[in-house]
Parts: sequence; C-alpha cells; structure tokens
Amino acid sequence: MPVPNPQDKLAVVVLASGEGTNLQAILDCAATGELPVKVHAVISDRSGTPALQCARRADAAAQICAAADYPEREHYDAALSRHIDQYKPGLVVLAGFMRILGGHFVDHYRGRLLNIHPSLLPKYRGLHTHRRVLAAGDREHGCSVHFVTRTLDSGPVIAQIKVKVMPGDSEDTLRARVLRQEHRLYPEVIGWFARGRLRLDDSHVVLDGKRLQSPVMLPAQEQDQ
Ligand code: NHR
Ligand code: GAR
Repeated sequence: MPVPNPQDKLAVVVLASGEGTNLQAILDCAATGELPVKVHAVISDRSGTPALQCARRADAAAQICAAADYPEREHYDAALSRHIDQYKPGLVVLAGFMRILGGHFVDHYRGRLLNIHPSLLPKYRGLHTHRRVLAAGDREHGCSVHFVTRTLDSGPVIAQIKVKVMPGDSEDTLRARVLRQEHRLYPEVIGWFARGRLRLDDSHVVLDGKRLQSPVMLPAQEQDQ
C-alpha cells in the first residue's frame, strides 16, 4: 500500500457555466494553501464565460464542452465525462453549472460530485430561487452544499449558511448577500472532503466518522446574519 503523503493535493475538476465567482473563491483558497486541492481543469458548457477566464488566470485547463454539439443529453453527458476523466479527479465540483446531468453521469461520480445551490434545501429546488423566496415573503434564505445524486437538488445536504431577507431586498441584493456566503461555504466543505473528513455512505453524509442527522449550519458573516 502506498503511504499517503500529506503534501498531496486532491485533484479537482470544476464545472461552471457563468460568472465563476464560486470557482474564484476556490482558486483563491487553493492558492493560499488553505485548501489542499489543485484545480486541474474548468469545463464550461458555454464558450466565452468569465469562469473560463478565471481558470486561465489560475493556470488551470479551460475547456468547453458545448451542449449544442450533442443534441442528445446522454451523448453530452458521455462527452463531458470523457473531458473530466482525463484529469482523474478525486472530486468534481459544480459551481454554477446550469445543465441537469443524467443518472448515468451522476452514478459514475457518486460520492465525489458536489453542488452548491442558492437556497436552504430542501426548500426551493431548481432555478430562480431568490425571486421565489421574495415572492413567498420568506424572512430567511441561504445556500447549501450537497452531494449530487440522480434527483435534481435532492442529494444529501452537507452544510448550509442562512442569511436574513431584508425589507426592500431586490432579487439582486438578495443574490449578492447569498453569494458572499457561498464563497465561504464551498471552500469550507471542499476542505473537509480534501482532508478525508467527509464522505457519502449509503445516501448519508458522514463527517469525522459520524453520520449527520441534519446539515452542518455555519454562521453567516456578521453583516449578513
Ligand atoms: N444533476 C443532477 N442529476 N442532480 C443535481 O442535483 C444537479 C444536476 C445538475 C446541476 C445544479 C442545479 C442547481 O444548483 C445541478 C444539480 C440546472 C438546472 C436546470 O434546470 C436546475 C438545477 C441546477 C442546474 N437547467 C436547465 C436544463 O435543462 C437549463 C437552464 C439554463 O440553461 O438556463 O438543463 O440549481
Ligand atoms: C451561484 O449562486 C450558484 O449557487 C448558482 O448560480 C450562481 C453561480 O455563480 N447555481 C445555480 O443556480 C445552479 N443552477 P458563480 O458562477 O459566480 O459561481
């Protein structure tokens, strides 16, 4: 058996469709050494996204796997897997990735595929969460990191941060408040995984050897509590 070297960094591939601010938060923590990971590649389903620029600046491979090239979802998923598996990642991170992934794909990465979602799951699965929270008149909102399983936004939740909904909030102000917390939540959870503290066991989240009964709640930064 090879002896694990504590200096070894976990190989990570990030899938991102958009701005890439969560990606940037992860790259920043990796650069300081706070996060023992190396982001080998960033793959986007669209060309010209800011996320790809972030990747290039950080010397990670920036690849496009365009949905338009694969009319069938299964073919797209298979192509995406081929891109990812070149890098032999120990962890695949969805960071604002906007395409639903099929069961085959998800099963292949089971236990090593994470997503960040802008709501307090199980509330507000799917898209336009900030708009829906405002329309419902909720007083609190937040973000969740979960293991991805076959059912959309329904995989076991690992950790969450709550924020207050303020009077006068617009979709944009609320999105910005949640996003600030996403940038803290995702590196924290990825760090647990990279240090071998976190795993998925039979649909249960195990942290430090114990099954979680409910997600870990991390405190928001004071200004956003
Ligand atoms: N795939 C599976 N199987 N399970 C999950 O939990 C997934 C997933 C793929 C992506 C991220 C998710 C989110 O955090 C995610 C979780 C895209 C859509 C969507 O409706 C919904 C949820 C998420 C990502 N996408 C449309 C589609 O037809 C396209 C929307 C667009 O391009 O703007 O794929 O919210
Ligand atoms: C984040 O708020 C993320 O939680 C959300 O999109 C944003 C991406 O921002 N994800 C989804 O809605 C997935 N459907 P970023 O590109 O700046 O990280």
